Amino acid sequence: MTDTLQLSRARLDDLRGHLLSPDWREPEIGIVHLGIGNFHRAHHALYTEEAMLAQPGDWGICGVTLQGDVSKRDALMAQDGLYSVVERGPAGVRVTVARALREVLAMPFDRARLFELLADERVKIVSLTVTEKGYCREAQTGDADFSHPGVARDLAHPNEPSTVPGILTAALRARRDAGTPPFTVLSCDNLSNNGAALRQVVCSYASRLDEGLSAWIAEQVAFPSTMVDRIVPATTEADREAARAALGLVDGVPVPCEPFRQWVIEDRFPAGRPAWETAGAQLVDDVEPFEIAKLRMLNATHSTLAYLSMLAGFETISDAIAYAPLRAMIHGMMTHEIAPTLNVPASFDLLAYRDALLERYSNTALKHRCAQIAMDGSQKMPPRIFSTMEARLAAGQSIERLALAVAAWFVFLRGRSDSGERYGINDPLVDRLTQIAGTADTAERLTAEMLAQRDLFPESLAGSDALRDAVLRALEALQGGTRQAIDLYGRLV
Ligand code: CS2
Repeated sequence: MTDTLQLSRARLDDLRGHLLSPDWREPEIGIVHLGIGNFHRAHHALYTEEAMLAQPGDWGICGVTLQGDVSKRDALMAQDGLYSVVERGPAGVRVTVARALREVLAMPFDRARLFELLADERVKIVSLTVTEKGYCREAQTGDADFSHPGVARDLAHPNEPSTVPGILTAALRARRDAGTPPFTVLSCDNLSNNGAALRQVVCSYASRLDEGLSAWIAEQVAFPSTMVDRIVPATTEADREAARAALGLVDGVPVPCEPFRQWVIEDRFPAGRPAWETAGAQLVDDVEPFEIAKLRMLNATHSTLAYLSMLAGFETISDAIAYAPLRAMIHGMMTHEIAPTLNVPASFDLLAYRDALLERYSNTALKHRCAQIAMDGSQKMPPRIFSTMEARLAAGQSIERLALAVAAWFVFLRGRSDSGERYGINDPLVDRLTQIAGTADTAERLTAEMLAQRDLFPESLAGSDALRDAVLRALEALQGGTRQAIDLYGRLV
């Protein structure tokens, strides 16, 4: 009968084999995390729990869903914030019950409680995993996107915000007005220079409301940058079964992940922070080299694998990388086109990093679906692929494999695989991009119209003949079938 009982804090004593440590003092909330998705729960929340075990402190987390996902809030709160992390690797499955999450809120329903916490001096960090589009950032200027409907609404009703810049600005304004020291804002998304990027979005938004406030934020609020890494797919029934088998309890919201994890954090926390270094996080002065290396090596090849796979019919990253020509193509892309653009400390071995990534992609125990990674290409392609292209073109270097990734994304936007299977496209620019991909009747037209999208391609790329020609060659190769194109590009030297 026990396996019909639900995970809850009252049952923690029976779960000792699945806890990081039996010692535990329930912490007060010290961190509000915006974007309580799977990634945060398998990464930041675990590091924070381990840090509290090593050095007790009130760093309990209040997680917030910004999409009004009441069912997620209710499922987590029904388990008192507990959930299992189901680590899947070559050595098997390990289930750990995570305890740092103390409260879950769903915006806009829980706005009053959210702002009560954000005003509370005991909340010292507001962290975010809201995905690239959650930043409401205008691509060319880096300011808040004032044409974004949510941003416009928040500017008109600044006390009832729903966007990231709107929420952070309102909360910081309340702190300033009350004379309460500000919290540190910690971006944990895959954007280059994520701390500085968020700071500019918030300050530009705030300046539309109150110049003085914007200046106060710029001066008083720390926005450290971070590089976060762990492959965390969406939850499946198999994860719920794994949790139930291990715990003998029902967990409605477990999180699957790979064994690997990494967190590099710029050490700038005027209001204090958990002792994350005790959990293996690297606290450094400059995160940028790590961030750029991760975006260009990992995330870029993830997106490349995702678009080629959606066309060729590989469902997961491990299926895709098991196809030898595709592995060779990705290996060549990292070795010859990406790694040479990176400027990393001497201790950072890029080729070992490449090999470790290929190993992680080969994890067949983790069903990381290509369709999940293929989402939001308009937000992901610029920092992942286009920035490398810019660096290579500026140095007069070739971009053949990078161009194949771009061409595969263009063809992907037609919504149909090589075998004719249709799939949905999830992207904030879906209407505009699928319209172009669906109506451009030649490779030349498709390339010209896509390159003309100034919010995607900067002038340095849009005006490059070398880029246009490389994309056209890749489109031509794809026309003969995606697998043949992969075979061809896998043989490039
Ligand atoms: C992936 C990332 O979905 C995606 O776009 O590339 O979520 C990736 O798995 C993580 O950044 C790994 O740390």
